[in-house]
Amino acid sequence: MAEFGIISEAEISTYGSDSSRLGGHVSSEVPGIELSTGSLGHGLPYGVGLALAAVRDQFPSRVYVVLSDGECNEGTTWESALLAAHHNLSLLTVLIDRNRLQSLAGTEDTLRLEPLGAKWEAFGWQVFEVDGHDHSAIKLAVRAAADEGRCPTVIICNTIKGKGVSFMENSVDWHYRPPSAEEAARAAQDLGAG
Ligand SMILES: Cc1ncc(C[n+]2csc(CCOP(=O)(O)OP(=O)(O)O)c2C)c(N)n1
Ligand SMILES: [Mg+2]
Repeated sequence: MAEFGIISEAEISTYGSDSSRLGGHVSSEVPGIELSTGSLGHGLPYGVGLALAAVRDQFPSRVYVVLSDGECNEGTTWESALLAAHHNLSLLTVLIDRNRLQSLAGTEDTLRLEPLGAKWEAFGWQVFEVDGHDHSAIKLAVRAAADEGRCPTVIICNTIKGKGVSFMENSVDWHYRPPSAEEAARAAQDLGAG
């Protein structure tokens, strides 16, 4: 957002401090942010609303919603999934970050989601499953979703949380904890950016 000139570079360093507009949950008080989220289960209801409005107004757009697997615990997500299928919202594509973690625990230990693809299919969605670290596979699935003219599409992207950073991969420690300067340098090195 700073690169787009929406907020200043200086504001970035206020992140997470008292009275900063940049908190852990995204707020529409920040210019350029249209919807406040962070309370799980709000993303898909917003997306379905936008898609319904686009159909009603014959607005030639597509709507993309990125969900986490933790959000698939929420009733509002499934209610919206029903609504999207009922209205044949083929202009709507959902991408799920399927990292099998939900902050401090595994998704399957907390509230079992599997078989996740079969659930979406039963709700009337076209389902693709891809390696979420393979950008070409995601691109292909996104293109195929745009060709589907009858129903919404969900792309389940299998991912590894902290991928590429040796001491972060699949670790629940990093949901809330920011890295120290030394850890950030090591992470950048692991990613070939150090
Ligand atoms: C409605 C709601 N309930 C509980 C929380 C607290 N909470 C924050 S993150 C999280 C788990 C989220 O799962 P996911 O997004 O899959 O996390 P990750 O993959 O990053 O571990 C929960 C329950 C919340 N933000 N909103
Ligand atoms: Mg997750």
